[in-house]
Amino acid sequence: MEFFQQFAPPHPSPAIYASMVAIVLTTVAIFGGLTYFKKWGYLWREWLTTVDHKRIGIMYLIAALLMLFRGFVDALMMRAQLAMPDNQLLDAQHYNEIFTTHGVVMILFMAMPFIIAIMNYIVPLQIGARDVAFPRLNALSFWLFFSGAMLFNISFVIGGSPDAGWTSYFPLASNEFSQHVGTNYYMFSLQIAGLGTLISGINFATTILKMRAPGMTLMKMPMFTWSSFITNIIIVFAFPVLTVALAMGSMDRIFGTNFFTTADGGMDMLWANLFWIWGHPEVYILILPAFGLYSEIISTFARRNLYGYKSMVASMVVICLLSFVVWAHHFYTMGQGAFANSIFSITTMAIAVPTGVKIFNWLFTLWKGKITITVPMLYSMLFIPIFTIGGVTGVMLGMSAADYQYHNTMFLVAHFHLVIIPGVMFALLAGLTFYWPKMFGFMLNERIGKWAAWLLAIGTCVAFFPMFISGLDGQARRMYTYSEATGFGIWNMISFVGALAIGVAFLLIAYNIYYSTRYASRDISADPWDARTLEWSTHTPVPVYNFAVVPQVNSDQAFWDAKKHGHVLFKDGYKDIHMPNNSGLPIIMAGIFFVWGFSFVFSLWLPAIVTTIAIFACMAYQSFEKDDGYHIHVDTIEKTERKLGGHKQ
Ligand code: HEM
Ligand SMILES: [Cu+2]
Repeated sequence: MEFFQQFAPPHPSPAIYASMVAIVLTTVAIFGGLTYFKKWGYLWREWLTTVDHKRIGIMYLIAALLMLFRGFVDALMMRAQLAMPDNQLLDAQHYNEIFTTHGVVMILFMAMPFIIAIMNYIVPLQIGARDVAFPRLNALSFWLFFSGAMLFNISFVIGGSPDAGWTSYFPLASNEFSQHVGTNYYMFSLQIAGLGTLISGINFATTILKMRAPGMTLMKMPMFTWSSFITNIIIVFAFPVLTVALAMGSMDRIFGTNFFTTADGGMDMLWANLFWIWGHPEVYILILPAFGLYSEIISTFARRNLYGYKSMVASMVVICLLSFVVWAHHFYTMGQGAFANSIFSITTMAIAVPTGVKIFNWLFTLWKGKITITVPMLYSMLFIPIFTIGGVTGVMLGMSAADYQYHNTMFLVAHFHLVIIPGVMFALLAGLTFYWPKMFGFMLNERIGKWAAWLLAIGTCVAFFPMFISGLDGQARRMYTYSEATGFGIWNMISFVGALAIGVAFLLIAYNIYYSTRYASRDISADPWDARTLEWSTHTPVPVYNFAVVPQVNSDQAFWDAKKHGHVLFKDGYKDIHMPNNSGLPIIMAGIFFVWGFSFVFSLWLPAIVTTIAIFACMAYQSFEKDDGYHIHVDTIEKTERKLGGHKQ
């Protein structure tokens, strides 16, 4: 009995018990359903063991949407608690837990996989490749991410959620001040998911460097591919820092080392530095692919080449470099002195310049364009003004002297949501709508989509603008309540209404998916938006091998040139295509990682040792396994192509 006591959540509430029941029932329903309909074999063969970048992309997408739901429920609970002064809906501990899980889930388990989902699906198609460079590693990336996300989420019902903020600052996150296992979950789930991301970074950087179609020089890559390339370079340099910081934090918590404690020579500021040396580049890992998506969408629906291609690329390169030298702006007030603060102020404000260049490039692309307002375009139009407000307030925060006033207030919360929501979430929803027909063979309903986009934009403004005012008035972030005398009540009530509007927008988006799945026409062309890049030149649905014939590229919008200027994309005849085999190893390995993480969270040494050995055994097995893949023969390709309607030019 005593053994099981450690798994009980330390602050049980009806919500936790209800979740336990819901989790058990859902699991039973899923397992029962799969068994009843005899779908296990199909699921295992076609999805769980797949190494196809398109299917992996779709699995990332499903996981991201589930996590968006979880993250949003946390957000709504916070807004409901703060809606009125002296509210009793949540207590301080519960509030601490949900602002922590909200931040972690939204950034690491929603935005990241959403971006990687679109990257997975689109990048190989956009560069005319048959898959990524290392398809099996790609599957491993997904399953590691998924395993980390699941480990993080079970903390809610087993042992207790982390409660030291998504930044997990020491000494608060040390054993002394965070006694239950929540922060252990943070350390190990981020570690596992982070490994997956690092592997993705290497995989995609290699793919983009080595697997482009003939003729696609670096300066002829479409803008989304460029942004993905830079993003993955940032991942490769930033994520190892997180890996190290988490490893040191885990040792502090589990083995009693003193890297970040305040006693015995530990240095709590070391964590803050390491965290943000990863954390600030992470912000650009999220925003750059979003910028790439906006570039594709804006030039498609303005029917013009992207204005200033070279300056777009240059500004991303500059952002990439600068993103590594601004990290200390997250803790100007933590005592590093005026000199260091001045340097970081200057580098921080410098980042606004390349970002501004990009904004002007989009505006110039729109200028004299023949604009059609589709849902993806509407999101892009709504993004520009809201993001600019978020960005300008960022420059305000970047001034270190002034930041003493804004730091840790709701002003900050307003700033980062007004960059991250239009910058990342709108882009992902725009990208989802844009690429939906390629992924699923039908379009999402435009009318419902436009209602949702407007509501989301208005809701975002209503939810976050008031925080500028209450923040400047002194309302602190991460506080579970405030007194009536502060006068913050009205602003927080307005925010709550905005959050509800965002909720309705999400419901509309979910309804749109349902509605369009049921009623939308399946009879669409492979290029329904009249778009410009290679991903639209292959069939819908996309065959496993992506392109029957490797395309020949002449410009950064080869497909547009093929349609309008007679450029020939597909010259050669069919040849046999070499494809990788599916593999069960990635999911098995990720499962072992899950048990590994769980064992460390609770210091269960026997399973921890066994799983550590098992992980190395899997790696050894993979290294010695002989698997040369298989070939798709010309007659099969011919048959598939005929069925899909033959070559399109
Ligand atoms: C969609 C509607 C959203 C609402 C209403 C909302 C609301 C909130 C609130 C009330 C807080 C806590 C303020 C405090 O410190 O007390 C917060 C924090 C945060 N949110 Fe959101 N949020 C939303 C979406 C997002 C999205 C899309 C992301 C990221 C992609 C995000 C990332 C964060 C982060 C990183 C924090 C900081 C957590 C921390 O300080 O530990 N949020 N949000
Ligand atoms: Cu930063």
